[in-house]
Amino acid sequence: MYKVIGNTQTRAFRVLWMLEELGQPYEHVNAPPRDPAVVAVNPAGKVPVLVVDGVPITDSLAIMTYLADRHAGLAFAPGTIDRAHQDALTQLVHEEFDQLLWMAARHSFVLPEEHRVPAIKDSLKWEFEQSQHHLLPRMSETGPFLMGATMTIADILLAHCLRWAVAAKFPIVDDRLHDFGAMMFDRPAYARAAAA
Ligand SMILES: N[C@@H](CCC(=O)N[C@@H](CS)C(=O)NCC(=O)O)C(=O)O
Repeated sequence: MYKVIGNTQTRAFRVLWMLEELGQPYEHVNAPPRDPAVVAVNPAGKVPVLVVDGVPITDSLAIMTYLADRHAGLAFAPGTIDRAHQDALTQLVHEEFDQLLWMAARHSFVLPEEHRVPAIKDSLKWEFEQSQHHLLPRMSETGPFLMGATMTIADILLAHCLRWAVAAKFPIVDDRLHDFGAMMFDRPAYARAAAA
C-alpha cells in the first residue's frame, strides 16, 4: 500500500486527491514539513513524500506522474502528442501559478524573518494575473477539463493552485477559472481527500 507523508495544507493534498481519483488505497501520515517522520525519508524536510514498497519518491509532480503512468489514469499515454500537450500545460501551471504562490509563501512565513521581502508580493500578484491571461487561451473551449473531456494531473495541479491562491489572497480574475475551480472542488474525490 502507498504511504503519503505530508499534511493536507501542503502540496501533499494533490497526491491524496490523485490517489482518491484513481481509487488506490493509501496510508496517510499527516506530518508537517521538517517533522522527523519527513526528514527520515527526505533529508530536505519537504513534503509530500510517497513511499512505495519502502522507497521514497519526492516532489508532487513526479509523484503524480508516477501514479498516473502506473495506474493508466489522469494522463495521456507517454509518447503521444496529447501527452506532450498535457506536460506543457502542467509545466505552465507549475511555473506560472505554483512557483509564484510558493515565492509569496517563502516571503511570508517560510524564510527566516530577516530574509523575507514582503514587498515582493505585490509584484507576484501582478504576475499571477498575467499567468491567468497566458493560461486562458490554452484551456479547451468545450471543457470541462483543461484538455477537454479527459481529466489529467494538470487539472488537479491547477485546481490546487486556485485553492492556494484564494488562501493567499491572490485574486482570480476570470470567471472561467472560478467555474473551473468550482467544478473541480465539487468532485467526490476532492471531498474524500479533504477529509483525510
Ligand atoms: N517541488 C516540491 C516542493 C515541495 C515543497 O517545497 N513543499 C513545501 C510544502 S508545500 C515544504 O515542505 N516546505 C518546507 C520547506 O521548504 O522547508 C513539490 O512539488 O513537492
